[in-house]
Amino acid sequence: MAQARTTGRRLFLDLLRQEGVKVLFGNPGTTELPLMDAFAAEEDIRYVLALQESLVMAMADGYARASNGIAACNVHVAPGLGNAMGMLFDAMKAGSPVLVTAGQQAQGFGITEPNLYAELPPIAQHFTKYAVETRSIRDMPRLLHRAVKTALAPPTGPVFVSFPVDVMNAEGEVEIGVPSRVAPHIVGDPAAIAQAAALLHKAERPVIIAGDAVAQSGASAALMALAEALAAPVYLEGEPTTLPFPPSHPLFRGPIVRLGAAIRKITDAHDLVFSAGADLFTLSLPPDVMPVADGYPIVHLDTNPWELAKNYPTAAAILGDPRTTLPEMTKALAGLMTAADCSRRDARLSAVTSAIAADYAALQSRARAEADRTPVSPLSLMQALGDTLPPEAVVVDESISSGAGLFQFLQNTPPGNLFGNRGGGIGWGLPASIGVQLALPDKRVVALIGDGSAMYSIQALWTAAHDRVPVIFVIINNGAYRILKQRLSATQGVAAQRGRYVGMELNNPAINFTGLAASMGVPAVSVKSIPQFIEALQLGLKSDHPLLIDVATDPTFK
Ligand SMILES: Cc1ncc(C[n+]2csc(CCOP(=O)(O)OP(=O)(O)O)c2C)c(N)n1
Ligand SMILES: [Mg+2]
Repeated sequence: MAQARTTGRRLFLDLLRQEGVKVLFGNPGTTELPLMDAFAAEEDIRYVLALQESLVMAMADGYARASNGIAACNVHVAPGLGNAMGMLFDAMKAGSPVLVTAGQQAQGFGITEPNLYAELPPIAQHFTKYAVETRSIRDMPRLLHRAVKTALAPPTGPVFVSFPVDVMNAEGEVEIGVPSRVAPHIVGDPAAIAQAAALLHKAERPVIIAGDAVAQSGASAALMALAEALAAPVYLEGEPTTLPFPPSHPLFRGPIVRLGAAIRKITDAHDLVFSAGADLFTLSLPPDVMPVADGYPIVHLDTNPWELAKNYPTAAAILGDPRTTLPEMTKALAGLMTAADCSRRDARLSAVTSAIAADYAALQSRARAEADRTPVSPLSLMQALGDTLPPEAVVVDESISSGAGLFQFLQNTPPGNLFGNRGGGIGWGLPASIGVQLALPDKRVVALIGDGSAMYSIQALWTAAHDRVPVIFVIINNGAYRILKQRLSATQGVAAQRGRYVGMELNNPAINFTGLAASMGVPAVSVKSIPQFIEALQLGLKSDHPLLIDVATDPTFK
């Protein structure tokens, strides 16, 4: 491409547009003034203002995950990047391809340590695949193209580029270059696939744990084929961020619980774990019991070599993309199956699917039995949600202690239509749901947010109103950090004896969510029963504006 005279700020926007960026989430300061000036003449890229940098980051994360492509955001120098770090951690754990940019003091001025100054790449590098500062306008195309290429290359993840003011203000004739992409659908090593097939073939009671890498590569259909060929139940990983397998499938088992003993129960009931792009096994607490017995056979497929055999020895570790590798595994397995194997497999299929169906029926009747309770039972709330949502609805999940049953009840929800908090840094759901909705304008996003989590980033409601982003925010209002009360109570210490849970009650005063929503221009209703919730949700789904539904939910935690 011919060299044209340009400015750093113009070049920055031209490069973003060239890389396919349509939205820049941001929160500006003085170091962003050159960029904001360029935005005054920008027609293609939309600037979405979020009122704190952690929100900027979570919105970009949601957008990246839902669009399955690059998302971009901009934060203000060291304090802004500092505010973004918690949500950058979540984005890194989720493998979200986000280009995080920050304004920086002009070089030279920076070394005098002015207001707001600290070196930025060393702050960002812990939670990114690549962190760099541009030093001249001529470097911008190479560094930005490299950053975006790196974010999108498997395993995907966030990257960081700092732009000093003098670089943004510089003028010059610059070759803009062209974007590059690393083709992601890498087929795993044939020898490892053959080894895995032999192990799967030998197993009498295999179990599959499915994770993000399957959803990210669009491999749900391929995983269904393998699960059926094996007659193996499919669990979701312990911190499911996506829906890699349809909940309506007879082999769908729901998420594993992130505790060592609960996982051990599952692995002991089987004789092989096949992890399809799942993490093995992210725990919340140090385990009393290890999740797998010594020498337990594990077959693991993932796009990230770091995850393979990270904590447990793996009998077959396959580095590859699930969409292209799973069919090869299914083929290799089919090649080993005799007629006798097939009839054993068919008998297993009927036993496994009837056990799953019985468990699901029991879960349903438990939820139905609690449906009249006030405050609302969280289990019945999840059931009502699953029953009411149309297939095109997209769920954003930060329901924390209230989400039991959610995945099983999402019977209408196809793979791809769910995004959950990965990493565990809370305050993600409210802003992430706005990013997801902006990436999927033809779908309707319903965000499930704990009341405590909501208060980390409540001002995201303002962006929803300002940018007319029609998310339905369901606030699960139990007036507490209920999960912490559950966990502290389980330790049977002084708090449990005295019934005194310091720092975990959100009362005196109770938080007025409908008032907060109204103050930021988002219509809101309070509901106290399941029928009221269903009515509010249905009305919300029919409208085209954001809505907050504040659900008074059972605070019981024992
Ligand atoms: C950034 C961050 N700060 C604190 C925590 C610790 N933490 C985990 S869950 C939780 C409470 C969540 O409360 P809420 O959203 O109301 O859900 P509930 O426990 O009531 O289900 C807290 C404070 C965290 N995970 N991340
Ligand atoms: Mg709560």
